[in-house]
Amino acid sequence: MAVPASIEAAVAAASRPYQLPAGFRPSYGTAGFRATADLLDSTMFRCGILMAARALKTRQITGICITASHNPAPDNGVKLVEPSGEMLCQEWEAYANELANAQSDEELASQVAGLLAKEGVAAPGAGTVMIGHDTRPSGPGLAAAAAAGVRCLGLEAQMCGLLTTPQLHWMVMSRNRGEPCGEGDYYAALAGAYKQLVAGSTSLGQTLYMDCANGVGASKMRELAAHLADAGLAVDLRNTGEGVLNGGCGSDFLQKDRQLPANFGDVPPGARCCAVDGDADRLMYFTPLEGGSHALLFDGDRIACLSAMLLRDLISALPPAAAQGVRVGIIQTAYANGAASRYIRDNLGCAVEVTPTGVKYLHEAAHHYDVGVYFEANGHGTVLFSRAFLEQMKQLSGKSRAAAELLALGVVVNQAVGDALSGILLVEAALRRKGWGLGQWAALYADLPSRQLKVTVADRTVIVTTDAETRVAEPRGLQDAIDAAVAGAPRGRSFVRPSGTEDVVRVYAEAESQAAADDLAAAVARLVHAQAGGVGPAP
Ligand code: G16
Repeated sequence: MAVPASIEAAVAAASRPYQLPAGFRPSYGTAGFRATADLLDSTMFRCGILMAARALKTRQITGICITASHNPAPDNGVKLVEPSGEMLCQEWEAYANELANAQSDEELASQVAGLLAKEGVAAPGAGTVMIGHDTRPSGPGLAAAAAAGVRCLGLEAQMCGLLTTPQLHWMVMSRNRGEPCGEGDYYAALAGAYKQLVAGSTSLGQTLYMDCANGVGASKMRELAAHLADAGLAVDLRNTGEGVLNGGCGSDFLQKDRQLPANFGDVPPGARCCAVDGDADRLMYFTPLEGGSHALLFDGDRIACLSAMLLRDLISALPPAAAQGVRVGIIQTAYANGAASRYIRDNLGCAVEVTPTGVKYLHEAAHHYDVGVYFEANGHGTVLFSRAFLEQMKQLSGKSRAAAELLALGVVVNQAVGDALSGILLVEAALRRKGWGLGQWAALYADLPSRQLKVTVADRTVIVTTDAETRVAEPRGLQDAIDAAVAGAPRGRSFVRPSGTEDVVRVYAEAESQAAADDLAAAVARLVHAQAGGVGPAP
């Protein structure tokens, strides 16, 4: 399709205030682009163009979320939302990289023209891109840059302001489905379905303490909690914005350090606590341990197990013909604790699939089942129901309470993307329906002790992995050395992979004892440093 010369001229002219900083080479990583905020104006402008083109191509609304999630406050980034509410389809990631790295206004304009021609898209055209951001001070400015990109293809940039990442995904999904799609609708839908799920069960009673990572989750949970005041769920919000975003608090801090977050010193051991990250798409439960600053974690693996148990209870209460043959799958990554995977296979009898890190991979795999439960150990995840299964539940809901409850679960649990606020309701409903405290949840299985480390190298792309990131293909020889280190650790397992959100190589190790896991992680980190161009002193 021929692209009017005027579009090229319009893109080149609109691009002038958004110059690519010298030497900056943005790369679309695990969940979009990330960098320090001052580098990102051009990236946002170009992502605006990209998502406008995607809206034109699909003739539906797309979305852009400005966030660097669990990364430090001076960073920022962008997550790109498909019309379905899922993350940008992987085929378009190459366009994202190409546009983000164009070296001049003219090169960008010609690449945009090439993209439009290749995709058979006419521009300028009509459509909408919804844009939200987290609490980072750089958010509104970067959102304005993205909006300029959207407008230069003639589309409307709808500025949605402060939202959690999953709220924006949910709003895009709901609007394209023609369903109620405002922020208020989100709270009403989740709270209404939660009440249906817990009707008839006794409230867990105690307060839920929530670490909001000093991020957007604080104000949004306050609004959700207001809808739940009559449902027996009392939430005490901590780290609501008075401190540094993700600083000494939040789900990533907890998972990596296993220390109590800031402002939890007065919370009694055994209390039910949870933590989210900076954009509220990760969830971790925890409880303070006796006599110290440590926390017992209930990570994504454990949330997956609890979800699978809730599903098993509900599915087994369906009429026998409907219960038979429902395919439930659990999707994990290499970070899943070996004890959790064994428990799922041996005790829950569910299929376990392993994908590379990144919700885009897990989410895709979860679609292969009637009910796909996916959680990364770091707390990213959700439960996806196939359309056919939901349709079947709709047909049955008049005569089967379990079918109606499964439908409600499909509303509580965000169907677009992992969502910490929706995840809280999932966990609370599952515990409450079972009448369980944290003790019973913890007793499902004992985690193998594990350790995660980061190694800084000159160029993390020298590490190439295979087999869902469980093995290193390059540099040659590194995997053999890791295998030798693992062989020396009782029940040892270790892998390394380049992060897609930080400029580091990640190291994971687990073994029979904490000391053995720590030693194995340190040994593997030294191997990475020595064989993959480590920077600074060896770990
Ligand atoms: C993002 C992705 C997650 C991934 C995490 C860490 O999370 O959405 O799927 O687990 O990055 O990725 P990596 O190890 O490659 O840095 P978030 O919370 O930062 O958006």
